[in-house]
Amino acid sequence: SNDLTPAPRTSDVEQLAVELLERLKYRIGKDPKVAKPHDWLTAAILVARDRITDAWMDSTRRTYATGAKRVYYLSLEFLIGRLMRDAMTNIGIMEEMRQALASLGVDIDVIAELEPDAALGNGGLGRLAACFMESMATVDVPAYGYGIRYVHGLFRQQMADGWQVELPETWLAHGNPWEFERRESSYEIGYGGVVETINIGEDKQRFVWKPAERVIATAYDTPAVGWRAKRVNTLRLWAANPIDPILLEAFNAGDHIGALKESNKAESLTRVLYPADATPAGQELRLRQEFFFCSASLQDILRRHLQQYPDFTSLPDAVAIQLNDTHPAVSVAELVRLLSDVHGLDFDTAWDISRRTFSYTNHTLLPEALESWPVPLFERLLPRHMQIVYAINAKILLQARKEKDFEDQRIRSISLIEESGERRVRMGNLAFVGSHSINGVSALHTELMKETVFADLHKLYPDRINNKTNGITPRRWLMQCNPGLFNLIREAIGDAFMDDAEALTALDAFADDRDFQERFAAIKRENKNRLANLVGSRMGVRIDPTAMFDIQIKRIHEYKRQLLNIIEAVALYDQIRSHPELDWTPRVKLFAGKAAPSYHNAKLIIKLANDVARVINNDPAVRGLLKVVFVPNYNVSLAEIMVPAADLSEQISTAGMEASGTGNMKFALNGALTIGTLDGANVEMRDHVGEENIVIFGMTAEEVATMRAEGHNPRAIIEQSKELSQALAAISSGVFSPDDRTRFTGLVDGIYNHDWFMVAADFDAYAKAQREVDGIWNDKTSWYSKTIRNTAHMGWFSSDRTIRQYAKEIWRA
Ligand code: DL6
Repeated sequence: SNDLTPAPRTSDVEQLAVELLERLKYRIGKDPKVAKPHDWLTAAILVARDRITDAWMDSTRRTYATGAKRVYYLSLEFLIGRLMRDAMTNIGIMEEMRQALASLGVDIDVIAELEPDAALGNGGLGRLAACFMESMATVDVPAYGYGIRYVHGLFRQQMADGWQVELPETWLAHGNPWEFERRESSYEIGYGGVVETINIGEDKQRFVWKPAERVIATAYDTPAVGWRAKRVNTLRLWAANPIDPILLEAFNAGDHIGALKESNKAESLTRVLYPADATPAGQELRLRQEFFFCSASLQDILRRHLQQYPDFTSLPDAVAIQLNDTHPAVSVAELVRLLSDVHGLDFDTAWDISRRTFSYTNHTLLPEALESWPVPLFERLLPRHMQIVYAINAKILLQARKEKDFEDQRIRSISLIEESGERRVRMGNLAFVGSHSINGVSALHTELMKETVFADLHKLYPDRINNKTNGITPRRWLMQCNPGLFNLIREAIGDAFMDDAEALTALDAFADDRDFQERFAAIKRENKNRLANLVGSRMGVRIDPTAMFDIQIKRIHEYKRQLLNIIEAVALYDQIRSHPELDWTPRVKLFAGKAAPSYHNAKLIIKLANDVARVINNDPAVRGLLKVVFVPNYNVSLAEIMVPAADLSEQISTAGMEASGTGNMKFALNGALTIGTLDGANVEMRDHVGEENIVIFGMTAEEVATMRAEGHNPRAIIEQSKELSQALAAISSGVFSPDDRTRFTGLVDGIYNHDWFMVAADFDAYAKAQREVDGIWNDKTSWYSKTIRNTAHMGWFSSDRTIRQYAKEIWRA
């Protein structure tokens, strides 16, 4: 248990038991005798929610009374996972609730497992938004998160003969006791139609958009409670409803299905989350979704503003709107439209207010992930916004030519319209010019942004780009997921780190203390046992908790280089078989992660991991010294079990390609050693933990860029490495896929022919680094000294620090 409070007072436990029985009876309509575990889960959540509601209302009153600046975080993704433990820990009733439920014969750990894992996001970007919601409440920033209430979150991943199969996730099947439906907060969202121009004299015009289609956005609010319930903010997610739920005339005429056409069309808007994180879906529905949640959120924000202020001149001082990646970038045009067309401001004033209100975070340099929409599609769906985009573009390009002497090449690069090939609206450029601050998510990524994707816009606006290195909430990623370690730390250094994660540095003093090391190791062992049990029961694979648990969990992507890790496993397998006389370090290589359904190579990599696992795990010559496991259906709850169980954390992306990473921070905080490249936030992690406490290998971002520019010969590199060529030959020739010998030939050919992700180029350095890791592992004193220091120096990577920086330097909140 997570002993955050002294022994619970009986009155609290008794009071909670009374409340549980009350909720069960009056809100769920069940007698305790017949209540099912799900009913108890709902009752427990309702008790917690009611207590949170008091603090929630208090926070709102406080925001109004003080006139504090409000922050709005617009994100197409919030990967919040389960909320019960989070909320109960933060309001300090976890232990009392455990006892109250126990007094009624209910085990809190059993019902906690029934809470659905709300997967309203794909990966890092969505999980960051969830950590930020918790930290904004913790550091007392009045904030709303705005997003979409997807009926089906990210797909459930199943394995069929080692292939990924996608199944719908039904997280709302039992209802959602956390949320409040706010029918009164509904807005009309339009699409298509025409724009009418009305002359209003003095050469002035008004524009009236007459949409052809309309749907209703309805708000659902979930409280986001901060540590010690200092503040409770709101996560407001929008659901789509039709204007006419049923076309009665059609129904009465016997067309029972056609009568629901409008309803289905509206509801399909918020039915699914796009299962792609680094490639735009490129489909109309996605643009519709983006506009839907942006327009609803902005209408809501403006309505709230007018409740407190006479007009919108005060908007940039009272409100900060953060655009989480380009997905909400259409907000720039929508805010200008609402301020000018609906609220009567002139265009220049609307544009100025808007730009001073928005800021934008970029999360990736991958060109295919910077969204752009074909002009004809954009124009058809959002005709007025198209006009506004053109008007903004004219203004910016004129300024660039006049003030900075930009010549044609530069003008083309900063334009909001891509002119080469099919004309497209560039959402990255729109977000950039429409914001007063543009931030990257690690120091390296921010520098690369200035040099690559936004080089010319940076020349035009040299003060706008800044860095905010990502962080993670230590409540979920230490206190809750690793209660053993949390309690050990408390015992060693006291409670200060619970309110200031940087106080963890006091642990340094214990890094070489043998007794502390042993206790640290014992907790790791317990966490590994828990993971081994999960792997055993879920997959029927036995793994040895005394072996090194070497873990790579994240979305499957070529730049993240799961392939490099698998090839190294194959090379190691070869070595173990060829040299049985050597003293091999027992390892379990664990993988988990989902691939975008349309991403062919990513799915092939999952299949390869499973094929390699089958052969290695069943080869008696390996004598259990190496095991490979691909754990299906990676999600937040699974991460909460895998992260605390890791000895080694794999952060091995091609340098220059991972914007930051946040898994890297979670593992290190929980006492894992990192093997990684100098990419994303790994660079800053090295600076914090010290280079002797992290294993860095491979090319730098600069070396990768140079090699790509000059062209390289991967075939020659492969031929020089015996281990690599043998491993690739085995994979390519079907050693792991006897049922289809050419299954992986294409994957291997890609490495021979271009090796865009530098798998071959970094292989020898990686294999060498892995043997260095073995060496450290075999000297346990050294291993624990390093891993304890990792925990000690992760405090800076708390999302509280990140949010304080956003609040001070971007939002001025
Ligand atoms: O900033 C959060 C997270 C970073 O830690 C990862 O490095 C980065 O890959 C991820 N980016 C995305 C972008 N997807 N799109 N578009 O998820 O953001």
